[in-house]
Amino acid sequence: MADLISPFTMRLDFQRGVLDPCNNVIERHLSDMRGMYLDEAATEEAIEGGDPLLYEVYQYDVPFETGQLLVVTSIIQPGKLGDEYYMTKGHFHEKEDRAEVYLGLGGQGHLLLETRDGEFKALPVEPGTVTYIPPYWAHRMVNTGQEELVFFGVFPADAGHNYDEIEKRGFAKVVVDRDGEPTLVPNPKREKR
Ligand code: S6P
Ligand code: ZN
Repeated sequence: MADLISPFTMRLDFQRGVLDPCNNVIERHLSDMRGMYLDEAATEEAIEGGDPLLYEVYQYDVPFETGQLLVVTSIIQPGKLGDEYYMTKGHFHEKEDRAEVYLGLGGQGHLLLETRDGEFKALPVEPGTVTYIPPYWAHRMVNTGQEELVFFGVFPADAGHNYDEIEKRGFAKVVVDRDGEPTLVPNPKREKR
C-alpha cells in the first residue's frame, strides 16, 4: 500500500524547465561523468578548466514506493566534449519493468534507448515530442542543438536507477558532430569487447 499523501501543485517554467517548489535539485558536472565521454584528455582538461555544469534535474520527491509517481524536469546545456555532444549519464531503472514518459519542452536532441538483447533506437526530441520509454529500455538524452535541451518526465517512484553498466560501457552508439551534423556512430568502447 502506498502512503496517503496530500495532493499538491507546482509550477513548471516552460522556458527554463524549473519546477517550483521542488525538493530535490540535482546538478551534474563533468567530474560526475569521468570516463563516460570518449575523449578522456578533453574531459580532464575541461574539468581542470572549471568543471562545467552539464545538466540539472528538478525532481519532486514523494515516497519512493509502488503506486507513487515522480515528476521531473531535466535541463541539459548545449556543448560538446571533443566532438561528442553533452548528454545525461543514462540508466536502466533498478526495477527494470518500470516505464517512463518524456515530453520535450525546449531545444533539440536525441533520446538513445537500448535493451540488454542489443536492440538500439535513437528518437528525435524537440518541443512537443512525447516519448514512451517502455520497461527494460535503458535511456540517455543527448543535446544536439545550440540551446538548452529541456524535457519533462513522469515515472514510477519505486523505479530506482542503475547507472553502473552504462557507466562502464555506454550505449551501442554515440552522437558526434560530423561537419556540423549530429551523427550516430558505433561506440568504440563496445567494439573492444
Ligand atoms: C529518471 C529520468 C530522468 C533522468 C534525468 C537525468 O528516471 O529518466 O529524470 O534521471 O534526465 O538523467 P540520468 O541518466 O543522469 O539519471
Ligand atoms: Zn529513467
